[in-house]
Amino acid sequence: MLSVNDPAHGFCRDCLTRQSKAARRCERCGSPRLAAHPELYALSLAHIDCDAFYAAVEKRDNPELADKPVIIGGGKRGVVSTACYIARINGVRSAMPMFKALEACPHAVVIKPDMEKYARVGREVRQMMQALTPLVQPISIDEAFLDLAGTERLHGMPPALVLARFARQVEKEIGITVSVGLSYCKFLAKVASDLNKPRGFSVIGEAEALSFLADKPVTMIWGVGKAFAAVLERDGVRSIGQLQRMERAELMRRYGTMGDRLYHLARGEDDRAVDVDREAKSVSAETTFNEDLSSAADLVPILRALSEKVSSRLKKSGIAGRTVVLKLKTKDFKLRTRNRQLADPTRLADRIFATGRELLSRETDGTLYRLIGIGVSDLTDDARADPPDLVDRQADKRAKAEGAIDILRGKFGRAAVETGYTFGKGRNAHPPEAVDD
Ligand code: TTP
Ligand code: MG
Ligand code: MG
Repeated sequence: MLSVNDPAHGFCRDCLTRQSKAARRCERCGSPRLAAHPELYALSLAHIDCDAFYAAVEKRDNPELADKPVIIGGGKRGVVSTACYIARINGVRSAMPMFKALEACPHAVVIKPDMEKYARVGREVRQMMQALTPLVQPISIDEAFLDLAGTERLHGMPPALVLARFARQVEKEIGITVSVGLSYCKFLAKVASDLNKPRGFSVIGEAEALSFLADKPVTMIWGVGKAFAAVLERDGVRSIGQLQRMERAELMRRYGTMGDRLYHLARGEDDRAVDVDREAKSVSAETTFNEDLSSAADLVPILRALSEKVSSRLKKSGIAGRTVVLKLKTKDFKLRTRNRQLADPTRLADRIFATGRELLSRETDGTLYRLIGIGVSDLTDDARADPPDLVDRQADKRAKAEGAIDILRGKFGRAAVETGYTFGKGRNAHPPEAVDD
C-alpha cells in the first residue's frame, strides 16, 4: 500500500494534499494544519458548526471590525447572543447579561442582531452542505449533521477530504469559518466539532471513544443540562467514566429512561440516524424586557407582536404548527412553558395569539417575568392548515381579514398595517428574536 493512503499520515487542510509520511507541516505548502487519525478515511458522520456565527457575519460585512472585540446582543437589559473569539478571550459568553459582558470587555463593539441576514447566510451554508449529500439534518441556524456514507465514488475522495474542502469553500465563498467534527455517531460528531474551534477539524474514532469520554464531565452528554448535572452531582457522579462503571439496570432504576440514555452515550453508543425530515421542530419568537413585567395589560400586546412574528415566518416557509407553546421566564430565571394542541395546524397570528393569551391568563398571578416567548411545534406543511371555522364564525372572519392584511403588507411593507394590539410594543421589549429549535 502506498504510504499516501495511510490515514495516520493524513492530508493538509489548506491545500488538501495527502501526506506521504507523518509530519508537522504540509509537504507541499508548509501549512501546520494537518488532519491525521487512524480512522480518518473510515468515518463518514459529520457535524458542522459555524464559528461565532452572528459575529462572523458582521465582521465579514465590515472589515473594520476584523481585529476588534465584537458582541452581538440586545439593549441594556438584554443578553449576549454571541461574541467573537477576541471578545471571548476577555470572558464574554453567549447568554451573559449585556452589562456584565461590557464590564468584562468595555471596548467591545456592540451590534444589534440582524436575524434576517443571519438566516440568509445560514441558508447559503446549508445549500452548500446539501450539494455534498442529501442527508443533511439542520440542528439550528448555524449547524447541521451530515451523513456522507457512500459518497466517496461521487466525490472521488473520502468524506474527511470532502469536509476539509467544504470548510475551505465556505471561507472563500461565504466569508465565514466553520468547525468540523467527524466520527461514527451523532453524539461524538457533535462533541468533536466543538473540540478545537474556531476553524477546527476534529476526529473521534470508534477505538478511542471509551477512553476519550472517560475523563469528560457528564454535561458533555446530550440532554444533561445544568439541572440534571446537579442531580448527578448529588449522587456523586461527575465524570462520564463514572457512568461507564455503572450497571445499566442501576442507572435506569435511578434515572428512568434518561438512565438508559446515559448508559449508552457514556459508552459512545448512539445509533440515531441523520434525519432529514426533522429539520425545524418548532418556530418561535421571544423577547427579554427592559424591566420585569407582571400584568396582562403589559404582556398581552407583546404576545400579539410575537405571534405576528411567528406567523409571518410560518407563512414565509409554507409551514404550520399544531401545538402552541407559551414560554415565560420569571424574574429569578425559572422557566415556565405551557402548551395546547389545536384541532388543526395553524399559521395564523390570530389563532396563535388567542391560544397564547388563554395560556397566559393562568400565569398572570403577580409573578414578575423577564421574558416571554410564543411558538408552534408539531410542524406540518400548510396544506391542511386553518380550515374554515364553522363553529366560530368570528374567528373565520378574522382569519380572512388576516389574509387581506398579509396581502397589503406584502405590497406596502409591514408598517402599512398595524393591528391594535401591537401599538406601543417597543416600550418594554427588544425586537423579538426568532428561534428555530
Ligand atoms: P452557537 O453555534 O452556539 O455559537 P456561535 O456560533 O456564536 O459560536 P461557536 O463558535 O461557539 O459555535 O450559536 C449560533 C448562533 O446562535 C450564535 O452566533 C448566536 C445565536 N445564539 C444566541 O442567540 N443565544 C445563545 O445563547 C447562543 C448559544 C447562540
Ligand atoms: Mg456556532
Ligand atoms: Mg451552533
